[in-house]
Amino acid sequence: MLLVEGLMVQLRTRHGMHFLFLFSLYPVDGRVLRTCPAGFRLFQDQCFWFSPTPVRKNVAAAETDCDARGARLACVKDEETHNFLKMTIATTNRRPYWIGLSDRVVEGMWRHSDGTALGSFRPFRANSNFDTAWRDCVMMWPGSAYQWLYWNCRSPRNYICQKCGHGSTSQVPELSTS
Ligand SMILES: [Ca+2]
Repeated sequence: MLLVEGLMVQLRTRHGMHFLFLFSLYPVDGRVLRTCPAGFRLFQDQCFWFSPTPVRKNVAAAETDCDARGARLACVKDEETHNFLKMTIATTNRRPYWIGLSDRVVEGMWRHSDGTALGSFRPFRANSNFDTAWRDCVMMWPGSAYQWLYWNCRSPRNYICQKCGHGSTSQVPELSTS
């Protein structure tokens, strides 16, 4: 939906009275987002917040913090987004960062933080061992060029939040944090 903001201008010319309608269009539903709140970084109309180097939390605490920022842990569903996150980390602190992907609810059933199922984009690092039930959460791992490492959700790490409400209307499901 576009909101039309206009201004009616009255012009008097030698041909009589004319009216000119000056207007601008801008989106009001958030599908096109041009700016981010302070502290967030903009990429492809999405806003991302990277926890500063000393701010490391387990996944449950990171989710609480993202929620307080009106966000959720970042959904990484395509290579472009992955590369943006990767380049941002690689040019700042090069720390491991939690993203919003886990199989906490049902072992082996991966869900993004917006509730959608894991798609074909899944750059897990080579030789990942998916057999262990204690590993339920995913971080971008600097030791393997920021490919995904799945690990214990209780491990305190840096984390990436993504602003909610832009580009998606899906609901965030309640996830257990056992
Ligand atoms: Ca698991």
